[in-house]
Amino acid sequence: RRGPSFEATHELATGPVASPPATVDGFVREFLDQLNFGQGVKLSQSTINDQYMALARTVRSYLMASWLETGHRRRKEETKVVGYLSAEYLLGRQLGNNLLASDLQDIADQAMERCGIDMAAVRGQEVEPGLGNGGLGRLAACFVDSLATMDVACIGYGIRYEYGIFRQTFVDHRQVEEPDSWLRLGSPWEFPHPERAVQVGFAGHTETYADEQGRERTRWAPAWQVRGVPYHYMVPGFRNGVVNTLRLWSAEANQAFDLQTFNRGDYAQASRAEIFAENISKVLYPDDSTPQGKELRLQQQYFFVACSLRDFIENTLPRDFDLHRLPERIIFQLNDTHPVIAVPELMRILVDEKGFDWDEAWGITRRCFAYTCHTLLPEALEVWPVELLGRLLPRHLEIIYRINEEFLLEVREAFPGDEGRIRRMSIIAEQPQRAVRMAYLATVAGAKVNGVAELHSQLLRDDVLPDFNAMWPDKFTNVTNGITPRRFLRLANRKLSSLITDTIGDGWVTDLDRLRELEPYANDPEFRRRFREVKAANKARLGDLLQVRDGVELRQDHLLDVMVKRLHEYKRQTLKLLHVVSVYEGVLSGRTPVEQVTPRTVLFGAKAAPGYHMAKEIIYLINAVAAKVNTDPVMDGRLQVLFPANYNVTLAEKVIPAADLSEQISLAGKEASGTGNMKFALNGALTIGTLDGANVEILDLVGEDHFFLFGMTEPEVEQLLQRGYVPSAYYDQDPVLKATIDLIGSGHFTGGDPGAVSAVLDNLLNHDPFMALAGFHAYLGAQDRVERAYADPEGWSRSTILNVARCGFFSSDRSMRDYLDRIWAPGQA
Ligand code: GPQ
Repeated sequence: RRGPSFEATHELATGPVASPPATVDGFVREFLDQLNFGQGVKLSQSTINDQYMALARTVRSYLMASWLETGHRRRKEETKVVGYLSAEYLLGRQLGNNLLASDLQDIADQAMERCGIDMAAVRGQEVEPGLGNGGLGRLAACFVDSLATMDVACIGYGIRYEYGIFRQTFVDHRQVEEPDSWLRLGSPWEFPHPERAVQVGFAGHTETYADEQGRERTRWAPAWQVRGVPYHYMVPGFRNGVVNTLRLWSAEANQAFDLQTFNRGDYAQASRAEIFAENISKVLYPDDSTPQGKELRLQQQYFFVACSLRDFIENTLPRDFDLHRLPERIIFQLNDTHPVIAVPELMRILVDEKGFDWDEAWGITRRCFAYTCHTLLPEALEVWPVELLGRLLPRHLEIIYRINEEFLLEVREAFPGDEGRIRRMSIIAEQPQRAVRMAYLATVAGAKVNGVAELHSQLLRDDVLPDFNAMWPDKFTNVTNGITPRRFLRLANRKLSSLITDTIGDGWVTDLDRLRELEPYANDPEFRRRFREVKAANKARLGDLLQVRDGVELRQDHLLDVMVKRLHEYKRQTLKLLHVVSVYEGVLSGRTPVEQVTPRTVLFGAKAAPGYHMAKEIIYLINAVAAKVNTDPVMDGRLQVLFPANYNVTLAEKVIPAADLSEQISLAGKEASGTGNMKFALNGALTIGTLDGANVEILDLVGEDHFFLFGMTEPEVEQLLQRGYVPSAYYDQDPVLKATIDLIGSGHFTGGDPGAVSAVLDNLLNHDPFMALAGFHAYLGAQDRVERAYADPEGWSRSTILNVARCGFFSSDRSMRDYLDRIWAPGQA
């Protein structure tokens, strides 16, 4: 029997959820409610953390109606969904982004002021979720932002690491890693859904049996299971009423702990299962571009894709959905090889659980996946030893073997009698140990395979997967990476954004090609002056931050020369350092009068993987050089080297808008794309760079008069390698290089101890795998060109404006359009 208020209640339960009024009053009221009822404190008693939590929840409330509405619409519309499978999402802080997306920035500022709250301090309270290492994780975050802004149905699937990328500190110039406990003070942006937990099995054995129709079937009996609990995060589009979902999985034990054991007094033993299970999502592997062959990593990978596939098939699709039509409803994009174990998992679900026959299941699977490769470094291509995979995922190994068998039959048919080719293409490597080549598995299963910049995609076809390209040329495509203009221009550089909007309107925020309209203003002296004013203001802002954050002074009158990215030999931070030391050595030796040195601050930001010894030695050397150069009176303060610790997205948002010069100096053929290069150009820094990754496309767009190009091309690198590269020959023949290296080798920077730098120098002189010595001369030449150009402020400004105007192509909205056109093919299977 319906009660009197049923109709009203029904309306409330099914109608649209109401947002608080988008007014300062409405915001204050919601905020105080959140403070009182969410945090349980009064404003007068609240801490900064209370205020941050309540503010975050307030913004959430405003986004909630759109989130529920988007979910409702997606369930109805039966369109194809992008399931972005990524082990990393380097999101950056959420508060600013979500205020921007919901158009609440000004209202929130006024509301906080009315409450007597210091908005900047509250913003500063947020710990960014560092659930990624570098470019690959940040790319995933840019992509989900763009998809929401473009109203494309996407679920981002990943892992809710309890500890993200380590916090870097320096002790005696050396990197020390500290755990990143980003959840400690509460995480207001996430919504746990333990009731939607799924089970994930591991290990055990497989067995065959006859089903009711007498067909022989296989089933997997796992030895142990964990529970995957989803945590949902809002991914708001830019002011379009769309909020997509990021679904990150946390591992939990099934039986919290063993009460009987506990009662017997064995407390450690009692919670063993819990610890074991929770370890799976405990920490992010802090590697960038090097697979860590660790069992726990494979557990992480399988854990999150098993959860994600189960979630999509059982909980997202309609109950009665016919899985023959799965490719019409999902495309799983594999963000590098980390999620590739999803391929045999889908086969297992279809064949073992749903009773599909093999060929049918394989036909479906091949249309449900696409694979993005992010590297060219052979050592970065993941392989899993058969022994390990068979022990942890016995059924998956069987499935991989069968996929391989049938694939090799296909190869035999296409290339009869070519046994060498068959051995080369096998998904199973036999040397140095039997192992599954995950990139090959992804290439065989993927409907499409893409690289992340033109050059990279070409080299992928030619050098990494040539046999696959010969077999399936149409499978291969390129999608050049991009960056979200919301976070990396509108949010990070509000001053430049205002100048642009004042000049050409605000359409560029969601249509970055519109920046072209700025081109004519490069010739307008008044516009150039305002552009310089913006840069100066951003430099001042960075100076204030570094003062507080690191206790260092950023010289406002210096050219700001920035190299921020993961520390990796191929990226060649040592080449940058050799340049620094050569400038210093020039003055020290009397070769260069100090007045001739262009006042310059070189800013490094870089984390090294904790197990990457050489990278850590390079960090030590940078810090040692900085300490000396910054204080040696001979330089008269004209050369400063800053290395703020713990470079992350939050710091990037302050550093990039302040930069004059962007260092993109990897050895040609090594950097798949780079995305920092795009962020700098879009914020009015000029690039000094090699013909590598997306630099090639930046150069193409901005023109060589507005880009400092140097160094070998990729074929030239190959030739030099063929001829035999002898780094010491460069040392012997180039007196400046010799003097530079000798100064380091003398122990000048290391308290007279040459031993402290010998690992780096020995490596450079005897191996130099990334040809820093070969690049030195040309690099110095390019730096001379930089200084001459910088001496002409009007010409420099003109170039920076043209960089901004011509880099609209690098919006991740464009990348998403390309994925839709070339890979995801909306509305079709
Ligand atoms: N990248 Cl394989 C990573 O950040 N981590 C990885 O494990 C691999 C690649 C980067 C790559 O080095 C950059 O050149 C790209 O711009 C970036 O991925 C995004 O594609």
